[in-house]
Amino acid sequence: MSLKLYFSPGACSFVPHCLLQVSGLAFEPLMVKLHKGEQHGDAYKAINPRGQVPVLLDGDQVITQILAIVLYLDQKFPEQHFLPKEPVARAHAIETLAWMNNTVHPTFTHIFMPQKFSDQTEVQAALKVFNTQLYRGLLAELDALVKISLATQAWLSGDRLGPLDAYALTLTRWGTIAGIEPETYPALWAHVQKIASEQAVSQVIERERLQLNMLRPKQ
Ligand SMILES: N[C@@H](CCC(=O)N[C@@H](CS)C(=O)NCC(=O)O)C(=O)O
Repeated sequence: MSLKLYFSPGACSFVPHCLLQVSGLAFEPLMVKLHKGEQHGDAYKAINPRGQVPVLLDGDQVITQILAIVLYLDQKFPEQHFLPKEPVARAHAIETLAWMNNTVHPTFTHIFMPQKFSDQTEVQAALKVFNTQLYRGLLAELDALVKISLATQAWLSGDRLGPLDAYALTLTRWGTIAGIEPETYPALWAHVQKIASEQAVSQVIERERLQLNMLRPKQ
């Protein structure tokens, strides 16, 4: 099998993990246990010196960064329609994907891993509080975007469930880790539940053993 994906349960690697599963393309999912620090080991650093997931291997090609992985898969498998083909729709999809990746995602990193941004505990505590507020605002922006997009199309990514949908699920789930009630964002939360109920996505959720709403533990 030439396609391999290094992923970690609940991490942003959920995005390419979903894409590959939805596509039905043959791939090998390889788990990296971030909580055990496997990303810092020599074996993994030899694959990705930045010590992050996701990593896509296509034969001996190593591709990192969600944006690059999505664009690569979209170009390599055009029949999969991972992204819209029409230039304006495509630009807007990439625009939203980039915003999720370069703004919403790092805001959560400030909440979840404040130690990456300061070695002082009081600064870390302040970063968590400040960025949780920012994150609430970003989820509200995403909720509004869902409302607008779903007025004219079935999925955030276009005609088919794609990277924007998978990222929206991940970012909403991360919100629950930050103590943010997903019901605050009705359109977003309804869409996330619709995404999660798709068979291929539920297979990924099962493989990663994810709970969608971390504020409501499963009985
Ligand atoms: N911009 C990168 C972000 C990747 C990233 O932040 N990965 C996180 C998981 S969500 C990670 O591997 N963290 C491990 C660590 O920081 O030790 C991308 O798009 O792939």
